[in-house]
Amino acid sequence: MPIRYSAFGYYNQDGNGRNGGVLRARMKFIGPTQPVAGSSPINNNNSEWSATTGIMETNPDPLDATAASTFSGVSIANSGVMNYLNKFGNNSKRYKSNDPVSEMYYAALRYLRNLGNVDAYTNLGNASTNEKKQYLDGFPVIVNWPDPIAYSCQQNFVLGIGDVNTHADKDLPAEGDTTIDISAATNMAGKLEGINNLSTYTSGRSNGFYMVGLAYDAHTKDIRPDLPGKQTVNTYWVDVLENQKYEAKNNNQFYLATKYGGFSVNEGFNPYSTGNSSSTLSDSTWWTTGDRITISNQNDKRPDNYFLGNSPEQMKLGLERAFEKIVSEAAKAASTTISLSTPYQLPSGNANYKVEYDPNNWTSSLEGQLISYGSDGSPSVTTEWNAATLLDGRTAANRYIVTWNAGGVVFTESNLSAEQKSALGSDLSNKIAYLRGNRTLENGTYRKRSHLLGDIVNSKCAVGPPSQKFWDIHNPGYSQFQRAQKQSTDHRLCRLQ
Ligand SMILES: [Ca+2]
Ligand SMILES: [Ca+2]
Ligand SMILES: [Ca+2]
Repeated sequence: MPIRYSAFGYYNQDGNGRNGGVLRARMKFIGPTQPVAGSSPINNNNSEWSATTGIMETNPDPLDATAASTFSGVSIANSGVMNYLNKFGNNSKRYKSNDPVSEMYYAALRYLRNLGNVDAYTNLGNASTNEKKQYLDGFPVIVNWPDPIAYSCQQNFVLGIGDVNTHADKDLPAEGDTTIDISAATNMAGKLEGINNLSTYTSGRSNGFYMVGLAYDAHTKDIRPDLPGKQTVNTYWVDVLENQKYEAKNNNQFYLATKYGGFSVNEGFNPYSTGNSSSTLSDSTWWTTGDRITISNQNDKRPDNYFLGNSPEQMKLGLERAFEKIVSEAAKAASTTISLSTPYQLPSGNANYKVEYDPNNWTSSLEGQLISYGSDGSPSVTTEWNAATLLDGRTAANRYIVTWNAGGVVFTESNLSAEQKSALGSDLSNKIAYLRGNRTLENGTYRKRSHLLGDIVNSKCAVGPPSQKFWDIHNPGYSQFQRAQKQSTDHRLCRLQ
């Protein structure tokens, strides 16, 4: 699963004097190669580890390190997403106190919204060289943000790690930002939880629950009106349970942010409907595991996107589970950008069907297989046929392709109406020949195909007799075809639907 990552953190600056968070590593692929739409992967010049030794790089993004050196006047020799997560605090030999978490989360959402960095979050003003060294902590601060959304269909996730004892994080939104009414958003999320006036909540230290509203709004509303379609954000959090204490849900901004920034949004859901109430969201939209949080004498349902990280083992487990869920969500939504293998095995018998889709050349493979199991349960598979190979074996002249022109007709130029010909446009003969599978026309005006079978993206393999409720009056012969197929004992038939 090709996923790009970026990292936000704080300036390593104590106290409540600094609002916001800072971009430490820009959105990027982190492995040795990176995918390219419609072609083979290429080398990633900003890989965070060596493809040959596996050793991690200390400065995989040297341009960002250099730019930060110029910006700050102190030398920056480290960079990278993983390197930052591994070593923040190391250079300064200390961690920052007082964490304004809602403000950092807001900065991360600004990045996805392509609103740009907030100068006050990064401005170094009159800081001394030693202070600058501490703030930057040996890593870049990136002040010029290129758009992190490469495709309008891109899935966006925020995964945070932190403790709930946060500080002074209500200086929001940044000046000039009119894209969100944070109080209204936070109060609406509170209303869904049955809490009044959540925007005025604090658990001390001048903190608040604004990140709950921010997460809710970014999850349910289009964050990018400038891009086609709806872009939203799913929020995940690992709560490190400071002092081994779990704050119950109504006092836990991470619990609420992951619940309202991660539930499944049903078609037609209106995020700001005045009729929304604590019964609007069913449990099944945010709590599918049955897990409960029983630490600190609590018994809360664990939102699917909220994880506990109160020990190194728990932290590892929480992160693994978070990434598993992120990958599955990205895969579900990204079937147009990645290769998915979709096996379908019959509940009885030994037939198996496999549909694969290769976005590198927009072709598919559809295989009928026989599967058997050894005494130890290990499967062995024999491919009986592959539709892509069978189709490649046909010539353009002996393909079965039909269309409609006052009745079903073979798809040839002479059978088309004037209107159909006009719709197909110029170079008609060659275009039809190419569509019928003529390979000699590839590499010129027309795209080269690895196979003639096109990409099967939104269809699934279905096995069994035809089940559509077609009437013979409109589809003459269908009922006879259906009866014949029902009587067939050959279940090695598969259709796409
Ligand atoms: Ca603040
Ligand atoms: Ca804290
Ligand atoms: Ca949009």
